Amino acid sequence: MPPGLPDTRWRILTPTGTTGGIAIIHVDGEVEAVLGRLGMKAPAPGRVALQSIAGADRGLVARWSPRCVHLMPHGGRAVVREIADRLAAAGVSAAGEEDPRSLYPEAEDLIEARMLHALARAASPLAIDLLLDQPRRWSAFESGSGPAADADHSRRLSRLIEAPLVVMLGPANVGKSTLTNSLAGSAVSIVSEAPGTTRDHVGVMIDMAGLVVRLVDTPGLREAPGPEEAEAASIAMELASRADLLLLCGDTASAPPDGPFPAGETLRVRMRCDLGTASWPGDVAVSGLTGAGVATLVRAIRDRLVPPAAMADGRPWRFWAD
Ligand SMILES: Nc1nc2c(ncn2[C@@H]2O[C@H](COP(=O)(O)OP(=O)(O)OP(=O)(O)O)[C@@H](O)[C@H]2O)c(=O)[nH]1
Ligand SMILES: [Mg+2]
Repeated sequence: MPPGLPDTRWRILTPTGTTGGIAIIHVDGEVEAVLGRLGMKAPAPGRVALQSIAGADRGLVARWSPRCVHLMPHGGRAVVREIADRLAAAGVSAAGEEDPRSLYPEAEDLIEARMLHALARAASPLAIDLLLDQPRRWSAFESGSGPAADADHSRRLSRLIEAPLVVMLGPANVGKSTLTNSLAGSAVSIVSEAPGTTRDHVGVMIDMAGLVVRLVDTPGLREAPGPEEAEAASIAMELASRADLLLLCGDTASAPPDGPFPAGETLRVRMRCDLGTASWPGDVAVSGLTGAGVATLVRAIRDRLVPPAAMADGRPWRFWAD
C-alpha cells in the first residue's frame, strides 16, 4: 500500500445502505495525490468533469476548492463499495465525525454547514423544506425572538434523516408478505398458501408519502414452532425491540396476538380485509391482494412516525448528533 496521506480523508455524504441514484463521496486534503493514485485527473479548482471514477463507474467529479473534491458515481452499493476499497488501497483514510464546516466551505456559519450536511444525508423528501428553514429558526431562537428546541420533537423529526424501522409482526398466513410486496411495488418477499412461508426477514426501503422507512417483513408467529422457526421468532422479537413502529397484523377473522410485545408505538392492522366481515376493527384495514386500504395504511404509518403537528411546528429542530 502507498504511504498514507496526512490530513486527507474521505467520507460518503449520501445515505448508505440504500440503492440511491447518485452517491456523493467527499475527499478533502491532498486531492491531486488521491485522484492520481486512483488513476484519475483532478479538475482545476471550481471545475466539474465527467470521468471514470477509480475505474468503477463514470461520473461527475466536482472540485469545490483546491483541497475538496466530490466524486459522484451511481449510488449502487457495489459501485460505492468498489470505490471505498480503492480509496483504502490508495492509503486514504475514512473520516470520523468532524466539523461540518470543513466539508462545506461555502456555508456561512456552523448551522448552515450542519444543515447542508444533513440535506446530503437525509433519507426522506419531507426533510428538505424543514431543513432549509432551520438556519432562520435557530437565528430567531438565538436572538431571543423565537421558541426553543424540544428533545422529543427533534427526535421525531430526525426520522426524516435516518429512515425509521417499521416491523410487521403477526401470525403466519395473514398476508404480511403480500402486503410488503404491494407496498414495495415488486416481489421482494415470498408468498404462499402454506403457513410459515417466510423463514427469514425481508427488509425494504419504502417511500411512504414522503417519509422513507425501512420495512421488515418477519416470519409468522406460530403456537408450536420447530427449532428453526423458534430461532426466527426470537430474531423477529429482537428486531421488534429496535422498531420505531410495530405493525401488529391480524386476519380479518382474528385479531393479532396480544403479546407481550416490546414497548413502543404500534398500529393494529386488519389484514385481508377483502375476506368477509371483520370480527375486530383494528386501526387500519388493508388488503395486499386488492390494494384496498393500502394508501390509508401508508398515511397512517407516516403520520404515526412523524405526526403532521410535528411537521407544522415552528420550533427549531436539533437535527445533528453531538
Ligand atoms: N383474499 C386475500 N388473500 C390474501 C391477501 N393477502 C395474502 N393473501 C393470501 O394469503 C396467503 C398467505 O399470504 P402471505 O402473504 O404469504 O402471508 P404471510 O403472513 O406472509 O405468511 P407467513 O410468511 O407464513 O407468515 C396467500 O395464499 C396469499 O395469496 C389479501 O389481502 N386478501
Ligand atoms: Mg410471509
